[in-house]
Amino acid sequence: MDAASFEALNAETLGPRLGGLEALRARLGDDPSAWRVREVGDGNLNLVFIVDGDKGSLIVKQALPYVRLVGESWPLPLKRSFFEYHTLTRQAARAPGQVPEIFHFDEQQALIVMEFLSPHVILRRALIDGRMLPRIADDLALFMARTLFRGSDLSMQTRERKADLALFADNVELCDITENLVFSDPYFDAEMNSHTSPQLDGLVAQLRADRDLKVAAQRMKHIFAARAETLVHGDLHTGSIMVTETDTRVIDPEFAFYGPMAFDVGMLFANFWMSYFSQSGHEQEGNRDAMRAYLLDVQERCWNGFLAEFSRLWRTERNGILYQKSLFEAQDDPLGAEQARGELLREMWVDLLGFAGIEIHRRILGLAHNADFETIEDPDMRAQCEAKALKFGRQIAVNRAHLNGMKEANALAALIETGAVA
Ligand code: SR1
Ligand code: MG
Repeated sequence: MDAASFEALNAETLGPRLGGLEALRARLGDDPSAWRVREVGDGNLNLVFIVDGDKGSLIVKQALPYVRLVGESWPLPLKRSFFEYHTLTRQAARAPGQVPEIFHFDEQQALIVMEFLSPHVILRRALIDGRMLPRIADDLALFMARTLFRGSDLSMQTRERKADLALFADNVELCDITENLVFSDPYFDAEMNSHTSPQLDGLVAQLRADRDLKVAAQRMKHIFAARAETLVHGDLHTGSIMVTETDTRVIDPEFAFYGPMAFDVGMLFANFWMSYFSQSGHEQEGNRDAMRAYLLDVQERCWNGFLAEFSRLWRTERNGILYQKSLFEAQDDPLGAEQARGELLREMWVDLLGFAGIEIHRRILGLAHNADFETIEDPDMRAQCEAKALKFGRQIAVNRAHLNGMKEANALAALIETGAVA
């Protein structure tokens, strides 16, 4: 990519610069001077524009050569847009209808033109507002099972699989962000860390002195860095999901790479649990007991739905390089295949708890915090919610091999939330 020719868009230049593209004219109208452009990006990394025309609307997303959250002092390659585009095309094939449609990609300008999802809202915002979306558990279970299974050696042929592994291996800088920001920075006094202080100072010192926790975090980092099992989304939190009552779409896979199957699932569940622990901070808008019950139910349904769809794919689409049917079903040994499936899913459960615990910690102690907690204005109340989440994160990361299923993990969350377990 020729970085020298890159030029960031703005609301004034977007029409003149992209007005010649048929992909845009067909959906917005032929007169770019009539397009209305709004910059709406509030994420950590990129520019996002909504473009409205007479015929319709669309989204233009452009990467910047630095981390928007921090500024130009932290350069970040434009090629993340390339990885986002290629991940979206694969996810569209593997989980049809669950990602936005892509209309145009410009590698030089690191921009993707895609479907404007409306009346969708960001899932995190909806959960903060106390909305109980009926479809998210089932839809996200399908998305994760399908993308993780179909992007792996369980499904892919060796040539295509290794070509993709090589392609995505170059998403180095984004992996490096996760390796540091998620797995290491929360556990020492890293420069860009912040937490609710002084309220959490004591607990933070305790966590940083917790040998078992640091060993667990580094074990999870080891698995993240070394276990290239499937094409993961890489940043699957509730801010990367757009929802209505009837539709769920996953966006923003710029952190995609070949990593462990449990990573996306653990990150998503961590964000549901953080939403759970943050609810009492939003209670001035009304009692949140039903919302808390809903969030635990989402976890259970989502994990059960994941197990069911993954198992279905295992039985019907296991045509890749691993656990060949020739060894099992074809030799009248379907039980062997079931045994292997059970082992793999049990290992995934243990790993996802590890990833979830660490993700919770980094969102409270690291650089990139969550609106779930950040929008709680009273720092004492915020710290109370965060402390419960931190303690839960510690328990599930360190004791991940001893929690037998989602009911037990949710029961632990409920005990910590009510104060029955300190
Ligand atoms: C510097 S980037 C910080 C965070 O924003 C992204 O959404 C990822 O979650 C990343 O860790
Ligand atoms: Mg993102």
